[in-house]
Amino acid sequence: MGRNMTAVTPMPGRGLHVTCLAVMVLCGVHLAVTLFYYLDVHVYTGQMMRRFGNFMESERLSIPANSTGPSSAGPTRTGSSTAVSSPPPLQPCPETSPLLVGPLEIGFSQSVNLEDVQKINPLVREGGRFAPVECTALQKVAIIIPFRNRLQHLNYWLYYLHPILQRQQLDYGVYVINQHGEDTFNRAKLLNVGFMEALKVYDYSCFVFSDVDLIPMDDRNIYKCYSQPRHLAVSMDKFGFRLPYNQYFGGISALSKEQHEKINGFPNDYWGWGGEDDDIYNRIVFKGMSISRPSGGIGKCRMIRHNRDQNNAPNPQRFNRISQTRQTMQHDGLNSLVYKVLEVKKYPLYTFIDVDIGGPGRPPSR
Ligand code: UDH
Ligand code: NGS
Repeated sequence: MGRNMTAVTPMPGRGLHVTCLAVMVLCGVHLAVTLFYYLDVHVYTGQMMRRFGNFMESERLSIPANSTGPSSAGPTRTGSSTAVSSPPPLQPCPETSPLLVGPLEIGFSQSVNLEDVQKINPLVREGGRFAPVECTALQKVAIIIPFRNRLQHLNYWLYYLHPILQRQQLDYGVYVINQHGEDTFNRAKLLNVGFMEALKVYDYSCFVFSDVDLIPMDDRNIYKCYSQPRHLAVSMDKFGFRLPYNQYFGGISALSKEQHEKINGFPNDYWGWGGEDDDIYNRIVFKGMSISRPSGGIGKCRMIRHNRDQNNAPNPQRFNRISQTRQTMQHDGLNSLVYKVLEVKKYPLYTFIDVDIGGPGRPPSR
C-alpha cells in the first residue's frame, strides 16, 4: 500500500518536468513561426530588390526588363543566382490603357520651364526613358525627333508629350537627333540615324518619327506601331484639320523595326525641305504595305507656328527624286547610311545625339 501510495501520489518534480517540456515545445513552435516569417519577408524584399535591379540593368544590357532565363542573366549576374524563386512577372498592360483621358487642350502662349516639366514627371528617368511599373508595356518605342536650333519647340514637345506617353503605358525613350553644323537640313537622314542609334541603347521594337513642332490633341492617338506603317498627324490645325492629300505621310509616323528595315529605311539624299515623306510613302507602297491612320477626330494635332528655318529651303530636286523611289530605295537607305556621332548627352527628359551627317556633296567627317 505504502508502495502504491508512493506510486499514485503526485510528485512535484515530475509535474515540473512536464510543464517545462510543454513550455519548451511552445518555445520551439514560436521560434519556428518567427523564423518562417523572418525568412519570408527577407526573401520577398530580396525579390523586389532583384526585380528593380533587373529593370535598371536591362537598359544597360539592352535586354527586356522582364526577360527571364539564361540569356538575360548575362556575365555580370552570376553572383545573384540563389535557390530563391523569381517573383511572378508583371502582367502585360491592357490593349487600351485605362489612364487615357481623350481630347486635350493644347496651347503655346505660356513659356515652358524644363525643371518644372521634370518635377511633374518624376517617373521619367535620365535620357527621357520611362516604363510603366504596374504592367509590362506592350511595345518598346523609340521616339525620334529630327532637330536643329528649335529648343523652344522641344520644350513644348517635352511638356505635352511625356504625360501623354506615360498615360499610354508605353516603354519609351526620347531621342533628339541634332544635325551638327550649318549644312542644308536633312530630315529623313536624321531619322535613319535615330533608328540606328536608339537600337544601340535598347531593343526597341517600334519607332515613332516626330517633328519637334507637332503636338497631338488627343491621347488616344497612340504612339505605337501597328500591323501596317502608321501615320499619326492626320488632321493638323494648319491644314484645317484635314489630310492635305491622301498620300500625305509627313509630321508624325510610326514604323516597327521590321517595317523600317523592309523599306531599307528612309532616303538619305533629300537635302532641304520637302518630298522625303512622299518618298517614304512610295517605299511603303512599293513593298506591298499600306498606311494605317487613326480617325480624323483622334488624329488632331497642333503645330507650333514658325518661320522657315535657315538652310532648309525647298529642295528643287524633290519632284525628280520622288519619281524614282522604286529604283533609288534599293541603294539609298539603311544600307548606305554614313554618319558620325559627335556627342551623346543624356538629359533628364531626353537623349540628345549630335551628329555629323555631311551635306549635299559633302561626306561626314571620319
Ligand atoms: N527641323 C529642325 N530644324 C530645322 C529644320 C527642321 O529642327 O532647321 C526639324 C523639326 O523637327 C521640324 C521638322 O524638321 O519640325 C520638319 O521641318 P519643318 O518644320 O521646317 O517643316 P514644315 O513642313 O515647315 O513643318 C516648313 C516651313 C514652313 C514655313 C512657313 C512659313 N509661314
Ligand atoms: C508636299 C511636300 C511634302 C510636305 C507636304 C506638306 O507638297 O514633303 O507638302 O507640307 N511634298 C513635296 O514637296 C514633293 S507642309 O505644308 O507641311 O509644309 O510634307
